[in-house]
Amino acid sequence: MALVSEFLGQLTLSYGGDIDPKFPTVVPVPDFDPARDAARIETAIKTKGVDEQTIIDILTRRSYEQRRHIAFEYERIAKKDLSTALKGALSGSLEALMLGLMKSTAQYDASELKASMKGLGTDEESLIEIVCSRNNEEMVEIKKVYRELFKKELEKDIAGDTSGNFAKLLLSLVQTKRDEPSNVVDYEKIDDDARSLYEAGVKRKGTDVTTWISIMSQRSVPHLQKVFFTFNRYSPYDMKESIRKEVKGDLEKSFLTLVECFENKQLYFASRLGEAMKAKGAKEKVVTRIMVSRCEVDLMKIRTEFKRLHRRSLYQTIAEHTKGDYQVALLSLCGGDD
Ligand SMILES: [Ca+2]
Repeated sequence: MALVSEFLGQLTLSYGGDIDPKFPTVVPVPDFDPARDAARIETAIKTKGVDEQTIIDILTRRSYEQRRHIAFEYERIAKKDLSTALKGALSGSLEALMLGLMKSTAQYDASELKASMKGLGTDEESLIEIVCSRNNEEMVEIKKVYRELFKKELEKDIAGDTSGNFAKLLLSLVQTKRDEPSNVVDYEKIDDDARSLYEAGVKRKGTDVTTWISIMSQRSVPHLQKVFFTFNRYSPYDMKESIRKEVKGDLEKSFLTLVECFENKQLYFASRLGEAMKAKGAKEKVVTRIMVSRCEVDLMKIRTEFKRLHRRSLYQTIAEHTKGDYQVALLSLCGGDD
């Protein structure tokens, strides 16, 4: 048995390519009864003043698939759409969080991207977070869902809302040209890329941004990790310092986000969560987005990085910096103290 599973494990490694293991805090509940959940939610919504606690208890402790079943049952018994009913019953950050949970991860990302570009001006921070942190597989799905939901191409919207090298970088990432990780380590290419990144940046006057963009948007993550390590052999500054010296503004933020995600994506989210919660008036939008979009992906690992980085658990930090029903929902998604 052990041999067979080892063999299958190796097969997954060789051919699965991008199948990232999941570290969720929200998992399917056993003995699931969608009709009973739907009925309890209907009662909670109809209760005078709304019974938020019951709604939170149910929807933050079911997987997305289970929430979809509940929504289906809800529509059958209440004759209305669950998201619309939640919108009417809840408000503020709790409403945004719950409506986020009713979407699939790709639907949620697509909607957040759309919202970041809606109207005048652009929420570059959100745009950078999503585009620079999602992998090929996730981005392919986001683009598909974006097209279905908004009848537009994500690339076109990004091109219309951004400009210059910032636009070029985001568009190269959205085009999902990144190599899948390979079993063969190409030391020559690692060395070439490290030298090219150095020569395009600190070594020359100005910056050859095109070279930076092509290497960072097309190479696999394990390859780039080795490139950044080798980079230090050529450059007196590491990759992040070089980025800070060479470029500014949204382009700088995007390159830094990319490098942080290549190095340790969960640490990136842990750091962003910490900053958002400690910001004056807590940036609830950012907190909600990370908690909702990662709770069925890697929030368990983000919790570990969070504790390591901030010397305080995510759970305690949420308890300290947020309040009310919104806090109850966040703590439930967090899934426990560390
Ligand atoms: Ca330079």
